[in-house]
Amino acid sequence: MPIPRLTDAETAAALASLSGWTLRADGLAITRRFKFADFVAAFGFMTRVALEAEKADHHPEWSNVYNRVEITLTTHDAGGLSKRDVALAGRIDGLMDALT
Ligand code: H2B
Repeated sequence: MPIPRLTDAETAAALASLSGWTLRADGLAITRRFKFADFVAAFGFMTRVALEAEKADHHPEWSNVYNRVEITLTTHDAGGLSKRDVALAGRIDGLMDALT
């Protein structure tokens, strides 16, 4: 079943409800950068995010360099942003809040 893409208004509301996420230049994804004390902390966070992503059956595009993690969320089945990205971003924010 196709997943609807967010409207511009829904995207703006979603960004306002999240912490630190920005819209990618093409408007089809949101990204957030995270910094940790060291690699173990960064990878521990990624492990938590991976478990959330698997539970939601919605998976991030991401990269890790030592203590930094950059996460991009987009919905492949929608060809852009959907409520699934907003939901996962919110859970990632919650994980980050719990660690700080
Ligand atoms: N993750 C993301 N980011 N977008 C998707 O469209 C997507 C996904 N689809 N994870 C899911 C898996 C789909 O391929 C499976 C079959 O449910």
